[in-house]
Amino acid sequence: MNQRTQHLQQLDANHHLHPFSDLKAMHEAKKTRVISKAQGVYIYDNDGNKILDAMSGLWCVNMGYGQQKIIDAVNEQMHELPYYNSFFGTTHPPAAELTALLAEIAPAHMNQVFFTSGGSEANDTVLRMVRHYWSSLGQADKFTVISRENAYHGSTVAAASLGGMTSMHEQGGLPIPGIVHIRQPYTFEECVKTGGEIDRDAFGIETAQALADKIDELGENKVAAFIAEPIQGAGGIIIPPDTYWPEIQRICNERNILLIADEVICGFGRTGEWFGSEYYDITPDLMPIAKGLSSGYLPIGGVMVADRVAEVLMQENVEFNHGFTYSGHPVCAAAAIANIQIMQSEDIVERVRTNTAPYLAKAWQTLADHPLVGEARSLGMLGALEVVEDKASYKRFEDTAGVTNICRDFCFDNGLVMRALSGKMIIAPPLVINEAEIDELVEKAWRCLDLTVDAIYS
Ligand code: PXG
Repeated sequence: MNQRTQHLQQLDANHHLHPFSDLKAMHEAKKTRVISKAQGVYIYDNDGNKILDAMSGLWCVNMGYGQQKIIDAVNEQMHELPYYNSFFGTTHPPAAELTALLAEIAPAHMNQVFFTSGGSEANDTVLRMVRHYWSSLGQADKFTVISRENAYHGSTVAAASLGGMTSMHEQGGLPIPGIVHIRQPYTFEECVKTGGEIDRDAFGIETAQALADKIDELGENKVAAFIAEPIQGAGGIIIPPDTYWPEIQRICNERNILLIADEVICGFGRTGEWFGSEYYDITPDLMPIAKGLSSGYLPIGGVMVADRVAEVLMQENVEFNHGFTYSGHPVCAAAAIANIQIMQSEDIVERVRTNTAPYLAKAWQTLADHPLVGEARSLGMLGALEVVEDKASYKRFEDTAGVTNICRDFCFDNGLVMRALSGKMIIAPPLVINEAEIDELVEKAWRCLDLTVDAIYS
């Protein structure tokens, strides 16, 4: 390891409070990995090691690193207008143009967007917007938002409350009032509980029915909306049974509550459609977006709003008292425009649907033969391995998070970024990954699972 790396690690240990980290351990270990540059689907650490980034940074660098058109667009916009706001009756070319571009690629019934700096702010916006919507219609009692256990919607107070992570709720007295959680359609977890295979379609209907039950319990006139990711990302790539989403849509329609599809991970081509909602053929009223919107080159998010909601927000004399200094930031918007234009000109969504995702699915499925893997599932450019002690009985390891952390460290040391998520190994590779790189990913994953077996049984 070179001296500069050690110096950076020392600085980091002294001063940097990292997100979602054991701060004491990091402070003492002084071993943060220093990532210094990146190109295509590879990142390079400060000692020159080349690592295949199968997580697209943090589920965001969809178009891969080093996209010159995004870099140029950002550079030009910096010279032209580095900042101006979109409050008090002003706009600027990148914000105006990006709204039109988003209206073009979003489902036909969504033609308006509210900008934020990321996904958490988008979900804060969503919470205030749905309550404001119902109150503008004279139904202020429609206030409660139903979400799901183990959902991830961000880290601000509202977003973490909408999320269903108990470890986050425990810190800071969350959730805030008016947010409740129902069970998730996590089929493998159900197999673990029952110790065998289940009827997955029936399970999809059963878990969707939990929404109807909760609305009926609270009273339809008290419920504003249901929020969910089309496929849960940070919860562990939880791909619902095919029966789930049609039933959820039916329940929302029948009981007159808004449907919010959190597209922060599923949006911008990840499922082989522009949005995960299109993959599942659902019609959301609101779609929080971020991450792949700019491929993570600059922080930008937003909320896509359906026409029927926008009409109410645009009523006479109704002001939505909400906004951020960086809502529609010109340089971030310029990055997003360039990113979407590259996606369009390279026909990337179609390529994912017809080529890359099917190739990944086939290669990923070979990992199901590994003794440590209880299930290898994927959809679009999202994949998960369920790590088990015994495949036949769906038995997880006692220290399931410990085992996957070992595997994650082997991956990093052997040139592959995979995410460990208590008992699961996760990938969300850049959409631009090619077949040879997918082969490399899967070979390395197999090797690191082998190394994990050696480590835990030695
Ligand atoms: N919604 C979803 C579905 C997300 O995945 C957010 C909202 C919040 O976005 P911002 O931009 O505020 O971070 C996310 C973010 C992980 C991990 O550990 C996942 C996310 C963020 C940080 C870590 O997998 N997703």
